[in-house]
This record gives sequence, structure tokens and C-alpha cells, in this order.
Amino acid sequence: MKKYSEIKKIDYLGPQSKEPFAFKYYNPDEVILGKTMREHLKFALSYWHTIDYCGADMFGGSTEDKNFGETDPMAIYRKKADFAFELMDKLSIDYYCFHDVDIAPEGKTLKESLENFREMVDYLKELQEKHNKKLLWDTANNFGDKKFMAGAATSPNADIFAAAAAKVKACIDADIKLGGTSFVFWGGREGYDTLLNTDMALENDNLARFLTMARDYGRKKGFTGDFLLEPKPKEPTKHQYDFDAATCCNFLRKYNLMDDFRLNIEANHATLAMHEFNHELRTARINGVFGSIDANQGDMLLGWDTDEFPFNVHDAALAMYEILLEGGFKNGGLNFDAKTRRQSNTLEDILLAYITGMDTFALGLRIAVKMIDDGRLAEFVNNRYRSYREGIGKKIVEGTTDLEELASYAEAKSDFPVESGRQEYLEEVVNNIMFSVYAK
Ligand code: XLS
Ligand code: NI
Ligand code: NI
Repeated sequence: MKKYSEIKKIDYLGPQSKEPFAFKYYNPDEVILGKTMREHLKFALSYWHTIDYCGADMFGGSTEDKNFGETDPMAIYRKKADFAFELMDKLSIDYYCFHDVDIAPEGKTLKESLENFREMVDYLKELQEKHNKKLLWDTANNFGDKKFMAGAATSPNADIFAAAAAKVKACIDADIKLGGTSFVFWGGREGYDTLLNTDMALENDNLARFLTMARDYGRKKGFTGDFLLEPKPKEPTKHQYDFDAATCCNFLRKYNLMDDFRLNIEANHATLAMHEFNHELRTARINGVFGSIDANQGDMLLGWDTDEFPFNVHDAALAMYEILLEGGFKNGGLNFDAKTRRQSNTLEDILLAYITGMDTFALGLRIAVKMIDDGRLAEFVNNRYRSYREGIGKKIVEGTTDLEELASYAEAKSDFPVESGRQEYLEEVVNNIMFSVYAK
């Protein structure tokens, strides 16, 4: 196999190609339904997993080195940034996402860390212009440092709440400076390990106060993009307040945040919450809060957030189906919140992993377009609910009946016919559409 430095650009060579460093399905400038594939998919690189992660797990240290030959902390982070933009160029990725701590070295104090951060934001701005790249979103890492061990906005200590606010303020400023169109809150430790030491009511109210202040600050400074909550049920805490999409909707409604907040749905978080990815996307969509995607894949035999690069085409197709029905991404995009496996410890593996993830979603898009064109799925669902478009069903939907009328209607009937849900047939329809994508 070729070496990383020998690979200038990943080209689209089509499904027949056996070249490892080529796209088989992702053809960035191909127009599908009036938009190029790159516009449809809005792929983003995750800084933490791609530029910083070095393979460490709970049982062992790094298997890679990402200091790029430097020893001075600021020099290391500049080299990392150079690497990030060069990588995006090679992969034809237009967007990226980061946490504050991903892009700059920590200082001795919070103030010093934020100074390093601001300096690096200016450097990223230069690189963005030079490489014609965009920020999709940034976020504050308010879970890694010891002071956040009991949460940030839900910490029992108000000084820590303030420290988290300082970091979010700096990240919102950075988002505005870099032209980001979303801003993410993933509630890393915003939850609890035991209710015995937790004032759940105060913690939830404080989280809402925190998000409201962030919203107000962002809007005051001219941020017009979406604020996003990223649901996750557990890990690192036993219970996280942003458990899943439905829980987040309840929270946003309770605290009057529905107008400014949407959701960043992550595939692996969906399955940790015992939902399918498309369930979470559908829930966000029907509540009007679909924002963005963290694309990855879990391992059903491992009960944690394994953040694998997605290769399950079936799930990707069903996800892209939801996104097309939503009308596509607006301020959001498709961030690969995914990392190479610990044993895939070379720079070439990073390219191969992104190629797999991007081709998976390119196939997903192509199949989802076929699912819509084919029409069998939508037609089946439409027909299944036809009784709500006439007679008593129409009155239910229009709100022009009541319990008494329904009771006399039902009691006058002698029979209640049922119809098959045809699940197995529909599963075959999906397979038929999926595998005819490249049929001659
Ligand atoms: C962790 C989350 C995290 C967010 C950003 O599980 O997915 O990476 O996306 O803080
Ligand atoms: Ni994520
Ligand atoms: Ni995650």
C-alpha cells in the first residue's frame, strides 16, 4: 500500500475500482436531485478523534504519535492544524468540528488555556481561508478536566458553573469568528452517578439557565446559527439528562428553548439509548428540531460508545432517507464523530477510515434517493392510514368529534377489520432497492 505522503488526493474511481485510496461511491461534484453530493452530505472532520486521538484505551497507552516531530506545545498544535487542513484537502472534506481543548495546549490556568485557544483560533482562520474550508460547529470540553468531575452547568459548585461559562463564551466567540453555523452542547457529565448526592431539580434548572445565557450571549454577538443539544443516555455518567431525542425535546419545551435549539443526533448514542439511529432522526424531525448528525457506528456486542467509522450501509440509507425527507441539512452537516480502531495506527488508516465512512453515506444517499423515487415505502404508509382521510377518521384528525360520538360509532359496528403490517415485504423492498443501485 502507498504511504500517506505519497497520496495527494482521494479521487472518485467508481464501484469497480479496487484502489484502496479511492472513493467508490462518493463523487463529490456529481449532481443528485439538483445538488452536488458534497452539498447533500456536508461531511465534517472531527478534530478530537482524527487530529488528537492516539489510540489510548483503558488498558493501554498510545499506539500512534500525533506530535508531528515537535516538542513545544504551541508548535505541536500548529502542526496538528496544518495536518488537519491537508487531510481535509486530500479527502475533499469541506467542514470540521472541534472542542476548545482539541485545538490548543492547556495552560497553567483557565485564563492561560483560553489565551492559547484564541491564538489557535486565529491560526485556524488563516488556514480556513487558505484551504477554502468551513467550520461546521465547535463546542466546549466541559467534562475532561478534574474540576468538571461532577458536571459543569450541573455541578454542585457555582464556581465550576462559572468556569464552564467562561469556556462556552470563548467557544461561541470562536464559532462566530470562524463562521460556524451550529454550536454544540454535549452534556458530558451533565447527569449523575447516584441520586443519593444529587439535587436533580436544581441541576436541571441550572442547565437550562446555562443554555439560556449561552443563547442570549450568542444572539447578542450576532450568531444566527443553531444551538444543538447532543443526546446521549449514559457514559461517562450513569444517567445523562440529555438521554435521547424525546427527553431533549421535553427539556427544551419546559425551558422555552425550542426556537433556538435543535439536536445533534449521534448514531452510537441512539443505540446506547436502545433506539435505532433513524428513530432518533425521526423523533427530532417530527418535533421540528433536527439539526445535525454525528455519524459513527457502535458495536452491538460492546456496551459503550465505540465511535467506529460507519460501514453499515443499511442504517446509513435509512438515515439519509430521513434527511432527504427533512429537506436536507441546513445549518448542520455530517460530522464523523468516529475514530480508527486502536490497531489501525497509521496515517494511512485515517484516510482509509474516512473513505469507508464517506462511501457508506454516499451509498446511503444514493439508496435513499432510490427509496423516494421508487415510492413503494411511502405509498404503503400512506395507504395504511387512509381511514384518517375520510369519515370518522377525518373527524378525529380535524378535531370535530368527541368521545361520545366515537363510542356510538364503534358500538354500531359489528366488525373491526384488520390489515397486515407487511413488515417482511417492506424489508424485502428495502433490500431490493439497496442492491439494485448498481445493477446493470
Ligand atoms: C461523546 C460525544 C462528543 C460530542 C462532542 O460521546 O459524542 O464527542 O460529539 O462533545
Ligand atoms: Ni458526538
Ligand atoms: Ni459519542
